[in-house]
Amino acid sequence: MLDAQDPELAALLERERQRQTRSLTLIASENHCSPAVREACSSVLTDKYAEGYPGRRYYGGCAIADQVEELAAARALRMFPGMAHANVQPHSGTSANWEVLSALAGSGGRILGVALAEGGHLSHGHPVSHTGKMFEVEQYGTNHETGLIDYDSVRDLARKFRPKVLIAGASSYPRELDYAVFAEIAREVDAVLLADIAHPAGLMAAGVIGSPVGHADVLTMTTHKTLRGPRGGLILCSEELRKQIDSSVFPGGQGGPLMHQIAAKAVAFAEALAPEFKTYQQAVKDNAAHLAACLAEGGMKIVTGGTDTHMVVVDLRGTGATGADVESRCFEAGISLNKNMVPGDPESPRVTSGFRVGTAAATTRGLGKDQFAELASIIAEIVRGTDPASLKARVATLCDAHPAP
Ligand code: DSN
Repeated sequence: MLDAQDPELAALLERERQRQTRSLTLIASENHCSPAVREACSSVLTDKYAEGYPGRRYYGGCAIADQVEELAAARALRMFPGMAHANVQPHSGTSANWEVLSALAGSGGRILGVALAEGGHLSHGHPVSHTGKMFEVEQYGTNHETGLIDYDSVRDLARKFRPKVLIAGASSYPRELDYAVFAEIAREVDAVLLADIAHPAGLMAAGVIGSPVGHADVLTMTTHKTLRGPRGGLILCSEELRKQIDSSVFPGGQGGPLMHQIAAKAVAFAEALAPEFKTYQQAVKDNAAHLAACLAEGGMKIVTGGTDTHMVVVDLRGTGATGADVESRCFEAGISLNKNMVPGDPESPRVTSGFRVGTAAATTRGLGKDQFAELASIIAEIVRGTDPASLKARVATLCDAHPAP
């Protein structure tokens, strides 16, 4: 119908489909969701207003929306047993963080999180984010020698700053976090512990890496990264925090929930509860470890020396290339990855001295260790200055053998 009614837009969608299938996504925050998830995203629920929560809506006709939202929430809790309450309404990870911080720190309240330049996220208190303007912020970082979080400095900062909310979570940190230590620090300073697991949520739901359940009071995440669902956010919390969190999401931070996205979240959560998801996540993790090892063999310096997750961060200092160079030259060859700050980076965020890759999307396409070794070899060639045009055919061979879903 779209082809006939709006050929201009339909052509753009077709071009994007072709772009996705003819190139390989190594952007660590992206994935390819299933056709069933996409079908739910484009369902009739996009037409339904359902402000409020199941059983307490402001408009009529919400009986089915209620069941959809309850199904999504129940499945979310089955993915993370031990958490008491799920709010499936956040439109994104940033919305989820804003809503949790507003509820638990309050206007002008103190928050402590990882700095963006050290691997954190804008919504953890960066000055350009509302979280940096509306809260009093202190930020911790990594040891610049090892790239690892320095828990002693987190403890020292927390003791001095006394945050209301301590945030454990990052966007470009390839290692597992020690949530037990974070919880100990939070308890000592009487802070709430928020674990932002946007990146590793899928690995955690599958149990291939440890999760913050049992340590954190609140979990926020996106549903579209390793979790492989539709674009959106999710909050899980303890029963004590339920009321504050729910009213901060609606009516505090959002209006009507995106019921079609919530339906698609329910589909994705059911997929994540199936045994095949564990096999997929184990492959994501194994492929990342192999990619890191192959990049290191190719002469790349790997931040923290490796990875425990789906993500690898490379420090380009000493190679003569910047993150921006490598990003644009990989794109010419047919690989999407992103430039990334590395610990102690002297370059600006638009240039950077590093790049970040992730294995979630390409593993969904069925790439295994041999194909990731080939990708590492192509990336190493690009860093050494080989003409990307001469590498396009090698990327195209991988794409043709592994179509996107
Ligand atoms: N943009 C996401 C990432 O790439 O990590 C975080 O929001």
